[in-house]
Amino acid sequence: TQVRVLGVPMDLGADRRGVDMGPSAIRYGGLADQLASAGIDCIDGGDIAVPRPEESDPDAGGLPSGRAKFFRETKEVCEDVATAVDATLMDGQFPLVLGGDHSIGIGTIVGAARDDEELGVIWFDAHGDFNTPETTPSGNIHGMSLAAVLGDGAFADHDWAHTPAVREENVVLVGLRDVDDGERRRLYESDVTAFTMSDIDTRGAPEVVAEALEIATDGTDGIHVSLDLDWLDPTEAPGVGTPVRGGVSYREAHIAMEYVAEYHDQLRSMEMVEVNPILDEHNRTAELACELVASAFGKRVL
Ligand code: DIR
Ligand code: MN
Ligand code: MN
Ligand code: MN
Repeated sequence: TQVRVLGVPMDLGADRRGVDMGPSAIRYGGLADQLASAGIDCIDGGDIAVPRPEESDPDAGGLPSGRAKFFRETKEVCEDVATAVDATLMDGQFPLVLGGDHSIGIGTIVGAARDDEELGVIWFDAHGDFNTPETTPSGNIHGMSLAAVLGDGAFADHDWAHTPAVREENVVLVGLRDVDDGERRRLYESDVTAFTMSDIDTRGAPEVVAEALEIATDGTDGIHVSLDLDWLDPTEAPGVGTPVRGGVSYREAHIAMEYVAEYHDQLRSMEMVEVNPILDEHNRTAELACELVASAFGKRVL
Protein backbone atom coordinates (compact mmCIF):
# COMPACT_ATOMS: atom_id res chain seq x y z
CA THR A 1 0.00 0.00 0.00
CA GLN A 2 0.87 3.60 -0.51
CA VAL A 3 0.60 5.93 2.49
CA ARG A 4 -0.96 9.35 1.99
CA VAL A 5 0.13 11.90 4.60
CA LEU A 6 -2.51 14.45 5.65
CA GLY A 7 -1.40 17.31 7.90
CA VAL A 8 -3.90 19.05 10.16
CA PRO A 9 -2.29 22.11 11.80
CA MET A 10 -5.06 22.30 14.37
CA ASP A 11 -4.80 24.02 17.74
CA LEU A 12 -8.37 25.14 18.39
CA GLY A 13 -9.02 22.14 20.62
CA ALA A 14 -6.24 22.79 23.14
CA ASP A 15 -4.97 25.68 25.25
CA ARG A 16 -1.28 25.54 24.49
CA ARG A 17 -0.41 27.21 21.20
CA GLY A 18 2.20 25.32 19.24
CA VAL A 19 0.60 21.99 18.31
CA ASP A 20 -0.39 23.66 15.04
CA MET A 21 3.26 23.20 14.06
CA GLY A 22 3.11 19.45 14.67
CA PRO A 23 2.64 18.39 11.03
CA SER A 24 5.70 20.39 9.90
CA ALA A 25 7.76 19.09 12.81
CA ILE A 26 6.88 15.48 11.98
CA ARG A 27 7.68 15.89 8.29
CA TYR A 28 10.96 17.62 9.19
CA GLY A 29 11.62 14.82 11.68
CA GLY A 30 12.09 12.40 8.77
CA LEU A 31 8.70 10.80 8.21
CA ALA A 32 9.19 9.94 4.53
CA ASP A 33 12.64 8.44 5.18
CA GLN A 34 11.38 6.40 8.12
CA LEU A 35 8.51 5.03 6.05
CA ALA A 36 10.91 4.24 3.21
CA SER A 37 13.09 2.31 5.66
CA ALA A 38 9.99 0.24 6.46
CA GLY A 39 9.60 -0.39 2.72
CA ILE A 40 6.59 1.92 2.48
CA ASP A 41 6.04 4.35 -0.35
CA CYS A 42 4.37 7.61 0.69
CA ILE A 43 2.96 10.69 -0.93
CA ASP A 44 2.17 13.94 0.82
CA GLY A 45 -1.39 15.17 0.56
CA GLY A 46 -0.47 18.53 2.11
CA ASP A 47 -2.24 20.29 4.96
CA ILE A 48 -5.90 20.88 5.63
CA ALA A 49 -6.77 24.55 6.21
CA VAL A 50 -7.40 25.50 9.84
CA PRO A 51 -8.57 28.97 10.94
CA ARG A 52 -6.43 30.88 13.43
CA PRO A 53 -7.96 31.18 16.92
CA GLU A 54 -7.65 34.98 16.69
CA GLU A 55 -10.13 34.99 13.82
CA SER A 56 -13.06 33.71 15.84
CA ASP A 57 -14.90 33.75 19.12
CA PRO A 58 -14.38 30.48 21.02
CA ASP A 59 -17.88 30.68 22.48
CA ALA A 60 -19.78 31.55 19.31
CA GLY A 61 -21.92 28.54 20.08
CA GLY A 62 -23.78 25.87 18.19
CA LEU A 63 -24.19 23.63 21.23
CA PRO A 64 -27.39 22.79 23.09
CA SER A 65 -25.62 22.41 26.46
CA GLY A 66 -22.22 22.64 28.11
CA ARG A 67 -19.06 24.17 26.73
CA ALA A 68 -16.82 23.31 23.80
CA LYS A 69 -14.51 26.08 22.64
CA PHE A 70 -14.39 26.71 18.88
CA PHE A 71 -17.13 24.15 18.38
CA ARG A 72 -18.22 25.50 14.98
CA GLU A 73 -14.67 25.83 13.65
CA THR A 74 -13.71 22.37 14.92
CA LYS A 75 -16.74 20.92 13.18
CA GLU A 76 -15.71 22.51 9.89
CA VAL A 77 -12.12 21.30 10.14
CA CYS A 78 -13.20 17.78 11.14
CA GLU A 79 -15.60 17.61 8.19
CA ASP A 80 -12.70 18.46 5.88
CA VAL A 81 -10.48 15.88 7.57
CA ALA A 82 -13.20 13.23 7.22
CA THR A 83 -13.62 14.02 3.52
CA ALA A 84 -9.85 13.79 2.92
CA VAL A 85 -9.53 10.51 4.85
CA ASP A 86 -12.51 9.02 3.02
CA ALA A 87 -11.13 10.11 -0.38
CA THR A 88 -7.73 8.62 0.49
CA LEU A 89 -9.30 5.25 1.30
CA MET A 90 -11.38 5.42 -1.90
CA ASP A 91 -8.14 5.91 -3.84
CA GLY A 92 -6.78 2.73 -2.27
CA GLN A 93 -4.25 4.59 -0.15
CA PHE A 94 -3.61 4.51 3.60
CA PRO A 95 -4.45 7.73 5.47
CA LEU A 96 -1.75 8.83 7.93
CA VAL A 97 -3.00 11.97 9.69
CA LEU A 98 -0.58 14.31 11.46
CA GLY A 99 -1.80 16.67 14.19
CA GLY A 100 -2.46 19.06 15.54
CA ASP A 101 -4.40 18.58 18.71
CA HIS A 102 -6.47 15.46 19.33
CA SER A 103 -9.81 17.03 18.35
CA ILE A 104 -8.91 16.04 14.77
CA GLY A 105 -9.45 12.40 15.78
CA ILE A 106 -13.15 13.07 15.30
CA GLY A 107 -12.55 13.85 11.63
CA THR A 108 -10.20 10.94 11.05
CA ILE A 109 -12.54 8.38 12.58
CA VAL A 110 -15.65 9.74 10.88
CA GLY A 111 -13.79 9.57 7.55
CA ALA A 112 -12.38 6.09 8.17
CA ALA A 113 -15.85 4.77 9.10
CA ARG A 114 -17.76 6.54 6.37
CA ASP A 115 -18.47 3.38 4.38
CA ASP A 116 -20.47 2.17 7.42
CA GLU A 117 -18.17 -0.77 7.99
CA GLU A 118 -17.53 -1.48 11.65
CA LEU A 119 -14.36 0.20 12.87
CA GLY A 120 -12.38 -0.66 16.00
CA VAL A 121 -10.31 2.07 17.65
CA ILE A 122 -7.16 1.93 19.78
CA TRP A 123 -6.47 5.24 21.53
CA PHE A 124 -2.94 5.42 22.99
CA ASP A 125 -3.05 8.36 25.42
CA ALA A 126 -2.30 9.53 28.95
CA HIS A 127 -5.80 10.99 28.91
CA GLY A 128 -9.25 9.53 28.33
CA ASP A 129 -10.47 12.24 25.92
CA PHE A 130 -13.84 11.07 27.20
CA ASN A 131 -15.29 14.33 28.48
CA THR A 132 -18.44 15.79 26.99
CA PRO A 133 -19.37 19.48 26.77
CA GLU A 134 -21.25 18.84 30.03
CA THR A 135 -18.34 17.28 31.99
CA THR A 136 -15.32 19.12 30.57
CA PRO A 137 -13.27 21.12 33.07
CA SER A 138 -11.46 23.01 30.29
CA GLY A 139 -13.88 23.42 27.40
CA ASN A 140 -11.15 22.00 25.14
CA ILE A 141 -12.44 19.62 22.49
CA HIS A 142 -9.19 17.59 22.42
CA GLY A 143 -10.33 16.21 25.79
CA MET A 144 -13.70 15.15 24.29
CA SER A 145 -12.90 13.62 20.91
CA LEU A 146 -13.37 9.96 21.81
CA ALA A 147 -16.72 10.74 23.48
CA ALA A 148 -17.74 12.71 20.39
CA VAL A 149 -17.36 9.84 17.93
CA LEU A 150 -19.48 7.66 20.22
CA GLY A 151 -22.21 10.32 20.14
CA ASP A 152 -22.11 11.14 23.85
CA GLY A 153 -23.57 14.17 25.62
CA ALA A 154 -24.19 17.25 23.50
CA PHE A 155 -22.48 15.49 20.57
CA ALA A 156 -25.52 13.22 20.19
CA ASP A 157 -27.25 15.78 17.98
CA HIS A 158 -24.30 16.16 15.66
CA ASP A 159 -23.96 13.77 12.74
CA TRP A 160 -20.55 15.18 11.89
CA ALA A 161 -19.13 13.81 15.13
CA HIS A 162 -21.12 10.67 15.89
CA THR A 163 -19.95 7.55 14.08
CA PRO A 164 -22.46 4.70 14.45
CA ALA A 165 -19.96 2.31 12.83
CA VAL A 166 -17.79 2.57 15.95
CA ARG A 167 -19.12 0.52 18.87
CA GLU A 168 -17.96 1.08 22.44
CA GLU A 169 -17.19 -2.65 22.68
CA ASN A 170 -14.46 -2.21 20.04
CA VAL A 171 -12.87 0.93 21.52
CA VAL A 172 -9.78 0.58 23.72
CA LEU A 173 -7.82 3.19 25.64
CA VAL A 174 -4.19 2.34 26.44
CA GLY A 175 -1.88 4.16 28.86
CA LEU A 176 -4.33 6.18 30.99
CA ARG A 177 -2.95 8.14 33.93
CA ASP A 178 -4.76 11.49 33.96
CA VAL A 179 -8.55 11.22 34.01
CA ASP A 180 -11.06 13.85 35.16
CA ASP A 181 -13.85 12.88 37.59
CA GLY A 182 -16.64 13.21 35.03
CA GLU A 183 -14.66 11.16 32.54
CA ARG A 184 -13.98 8.44 35.08
CA ARG A 185 -17.70 8.09 35.77
CA ARG A 186 -18.50 8.02 32.08
CA LEU A 187 -15.81 5.40 31.40
CA TYR A 188 -17.22 3.15 34.13
CA GLU A 189 -20.68 3.39 32.62
CA SER A 190 -19.49 2.70 29.06
CA ASP A 191 -18.43 -0.50 27.33
CA VAL A 192 -15.13 1.07 26.31
CA THR A 193 -12.10 -0.88 27.57
CA ALA A 194 -9.55 1.23 29.42
CA PHE A 195 -6.02 0.04 30.23
CA THR A 196 -4.20 2.29 32.68
CA MET A 197 -0.45 2.61 33.19
CA SER A 198 -0.89 0.35 36.17
CA ASP A 199 -2.16 -2.40 33.84
CA ILE A 200 0.96 -1.90 31.74
CA ASP A 201 3.16 -2.01 34.87
CA THR A 202 1.68 -5.24 36.14
CA ARG A 203 0.91 -7.12 32.93
CA GLY A 204 3.51 -5.64 30.62
CA ALA A 205 2.98 -3.62 27.46
CA PRO A 206 3.01 -6.60 25.05
CA GLU A 207 0.18 -8.43 26.82
CA VAL A 208 -1.93 -5.29 27.21
CA VAL A 209 -1.48 -4.23 23.59
CA ALA A 210 -2.19 -7.75 22.34
CA GLU A 211 -5.48 -7.72 24.24
CA ALA A 212 -6.30 -4.23 22.97
CA LEU A 213 -5.79 -5.42 19.39
CA GLU A 214 -8.03 -8.44 19.98
CA ILE A 215 -10.82 -6.23 21.34
CA ALA A 216 -10.56 -3.67 18.53
CA THR A 217 -10.53 -6.30 15.78
CA ASP A 218 -13.27 -8.48 17.30
CA GLY A 219 -16.07 -8.46 14.74
CA THR A 220 -14.88 -5.28 13.04
CA ASP A 221 -13.85 -4.67 9.43
CA GLY A 222 -10.80 -2.60 10.32
CA ILE A 223 -9.08 -0.58 13.03
CA HIS A 224 -7.95 2.98 13.53
CA VAL A 225 -4.88 3.69 15.66
CA SER A 226 -4.80 7.09 17.32
CA LEU A 227 -1.53 7.92 19.05
CA ASP A 228 -1.30 10.96 21.32
CA LEU A 229 2.43 11.50 21.92
CA ASP A 230 1.70 12.30 25.58
CA TRP A 231 1.12 8.54 25.90
CA LEU A 232 4.90 8.32 26.23
CA ASP A 233 6.80 9.44 29.28
CA PRO A 234 7.83 13.12 29.03
CA THR A 235 11.50 12.10 29.30
CA GLU A 236 11.08 10.56 25.83
CA ALA A 237 8.42 12.90 24.45
CA PRO A 238 8.76 16.34 26.05
CA GLY A 239 7.30 18.16 23.05
CA VAL A 240 3.61 17.73 23.80
CA GLY A 241 0.94 20.15 24.99
CA THR A 242 -0.03 18.34 28.19
CA PRO A 243 2.82 16.13 29.47
CA VAL A 244 2.04 13.73 32.35
CA ARG A 245 4.70 11.84 34.31
CA GLY A 246 4.75 8.07 34.34
CA GLY A 247 4.11 7.24 30.70
CA VAL A 248 5.34 4.37 28.56
CA SER A 249 9.01 4.03 27.79
CA TYR A 250 10.70 4.21 24.41
CA ARG A 251 10.94 0.41 24.23
CA GLU A 252 7.33 -0.15 25.33
CA ALA A 253 6.12 2.25 22.64
CA HIS A 254 8.09 0.41 19.97
CA ILE A 255 6.91 -3.04 20.98
CA ALA A 256 3.34 -1.74 20.97
CA MET A 257 3.73 -0.48 17.40
CA GLU A 258 5.40 -3.75 16.36
CA TYR A 259 2.30 -5.54 17.63
CA VAL A 260 0.11 -3.13 15.63
CA ALA A 261 2.17 -4.01 12.54
CA GLU A 262 1.14 -7.65 12.97
CA TYR A 263 -2.41 -6.52 12.19
CA HIS A 264 -1.54 -4.73 8.94
CA ASP A 265 -4.40 -6.47 7.13
CA GLN A 266 -6.89 -4.80 9.47
CA LEU A 267 -5.15 -1.44 9.95
CA ARG A 268 -7.18 1.14 8.06
CA SER A 269 -5.93 4.51 9.33
CA MET A 270 -3.51 6.01 11.81
CA GLU A 271 -2.87 9.41 13.36
CA MET A 272 -0.05 10.96 15.35
CA VAL A 273 -1.21 13.94 17.41
CA GLU A 274 -0.30 16.57 20.01
CA VAL A 275 3.32 17.07 18.91
CA ASN A 276 4.33 20.56 20.05
CA PRO A 277 7.77 21.51 18.68
CA ILE A 278 7.80 24.79 20.66
CA LEU A 279 8.03 22.84 23.90
CA ASP A 280 10.37 20.19 22.49
CA GLU A 281 14.09 19.52 22.73
CA HIS A 282 15.55 19.64 19.21
CA ASN A 283 12.47 18.09 17.62
CA ARG A 284 13.02 14.75 19.33
CA THR A 285 9.31 14.15 19.95
CA ALA A 286 8.52 14.50 16.25
CA GLU A 287 11.48 12.26 15.37
CA LEU A 288 10.16 9.68 17.81
CA ALA A 289 6.73 9.92 16.20
CA CYS A 290 8.35 9.07 12.84
CA GLU A 291 10.18 6.09 14.34
CA LEU A 292 6.96 4.78 15.85
CA VAL A 293 5.13 5.11 12.54
CA ALA A 294 7.90 3.05 10.91
CA SER A 295 7.53 0.34 13.56
CA ALA A 296 3.76 0.29 13.03
CA PHE A 297 4.39 -0.21 9.32
CA GLY A 298 6.67 -3.16 9.89
CA LYS A 299 10.20 -1.74 10.15
CA ARG A 300 12.47 -4.30 11.83
CA VAL A 301 16.15 -4.36 12.71
CA LEU A 302 16.86 -7.62 10.86
C1 DIR B 1 -8.26 17.29 30.11
C2 DIR B 1 -6.98 17.28 29.27
N1 DIR B 1 -8.71 15.96 30.44
C3 DIR B 1 -9.38 18.06 29.40
N2 DIR B 1 -7.05 16.43 28.15
C4 DIR B 1 -6.02 16.18 27.30
O1 DIR B 1 -9.16 19.24 29.13
O2 DIR B 1 -10.43 17.50 29.13
N3 DIR B 1 -6.09 15.31 26.36
N4 DIR B 1 -4.90 16.84 27.41
O3 DIR B 1 -5.09 14.89 25.54
MN1 MN C 1 -5.47 12.87 23.46
MN1 MN D 1 -3.30 13.19 25.93
MN1 MN E 1 -22.55 5.31 18.69
